[in-house]
Amino acid sequence: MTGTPKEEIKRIADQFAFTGELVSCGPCGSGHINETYMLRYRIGEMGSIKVILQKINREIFQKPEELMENIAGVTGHLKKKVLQKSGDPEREVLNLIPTKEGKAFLTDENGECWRAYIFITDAVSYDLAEKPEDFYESAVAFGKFQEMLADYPAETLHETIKDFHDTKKRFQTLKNAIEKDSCHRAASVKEEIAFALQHEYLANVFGELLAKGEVPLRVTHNDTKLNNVMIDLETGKGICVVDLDTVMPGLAMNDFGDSIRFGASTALEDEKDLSKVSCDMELYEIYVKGFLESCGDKLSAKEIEMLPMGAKVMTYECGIRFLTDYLEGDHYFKIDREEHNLDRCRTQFKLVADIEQKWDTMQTIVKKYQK
Ligand code: ADP
Ligand code: GN1
Ligand code: MG
Repeated sequence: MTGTPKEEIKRIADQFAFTGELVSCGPCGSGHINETYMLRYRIGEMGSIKVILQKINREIFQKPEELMENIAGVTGHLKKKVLQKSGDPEREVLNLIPTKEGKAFLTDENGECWRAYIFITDAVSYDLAEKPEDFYESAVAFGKFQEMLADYPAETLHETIKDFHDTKKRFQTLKNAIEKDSCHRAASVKEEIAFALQHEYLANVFGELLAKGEVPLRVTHNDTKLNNVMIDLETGKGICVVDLDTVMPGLAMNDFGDSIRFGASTALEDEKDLSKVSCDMELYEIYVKGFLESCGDKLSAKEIEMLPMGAKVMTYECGIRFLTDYLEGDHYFKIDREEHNLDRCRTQFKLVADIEQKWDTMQTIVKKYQK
């Protein structure tokens, strides 16, 4: 197992309010940020329960108290909404498990922060949609998520990552990284740098709309990857949105767009063979349908009109973030191989170019589902 040794995980887990005897523990999921483990406990002769233990990435989340305050607040609100609809708050919302001392998270002797959640059983998250229905269900889940948080007091949320989707600032950070070239990698990625610079206009579109008051800030998820939704294995429904670290005021178009860049792609985010990478219009249409069905009446005409732009901007932004991380020596996203961030950047730029080709179709599809 990579990351934290098993013995250490057991020692950490012992300090949470779990009952039973730990029988197994292993890494879970393919997130790029936190360390996530699934632990199984035996209770009595027959029963067992599974829990998630997560080491919060302290390089990225510098104020864990604030982060956890956001999560406690948001999950509390979501639970009320789910109960109003007679849903199951244990399966449809993330449930934090406190430490034995009753705290929301644990700080170990190395200053690392850990939290635990009830494991959502009989559900799966995908890095690539197995069938269009999965992607549709993820759209409904993210749409409902936004809808349920529409009346959440946004001013109580802490900004867990400053300027997270400020694409203009992301662009400036890329330019600084190119100039500094601390790892002497810039010369080997001239083509990618040229693509990023040629598309600078994408870094400014939403900042300008916001400044002019043409689109509102809402409470959004901000990391709407397909693998941040749990799909129920029996019903195929998107039951629970996970990864709430970046729930903050943001733009509806960005939540829509981030889902498209990841889930409407015909290949994995780190596919090396770029001929396999494109933005699938069938998947795109299905997502538009699901997202607008579940939260469309909460969105303004301008926001809906800008959804395709959300896909282009988020894909571009993610591409420049991967490129920046590659130039800076891979300190942000977890990598499994030397050029992992570069491969990821290339898929994103390939998708941006493909979205440009399919631009008219993407706008027509949104108009078709706009009420
Ligand atoms: P990261 O920020 O690193 O992406 P996530 O919070 O998204 O971390 O967790 C990584 C993966 O772990 C998710 O994509 C999901 O597959 C799985 N996961 C997270 N929370 C739960 C949970 N409560 N129950 C089941 N699986 C979970
Ligand atoms: C990260 O945490 P995860 O793997 O769900 C990142 C997103 C990126 C994504 C790219 C907090 O998401 O912003 O879009 O990788 N999360 C954070 O795959 O930076
Ligand atoms: Mg995640």
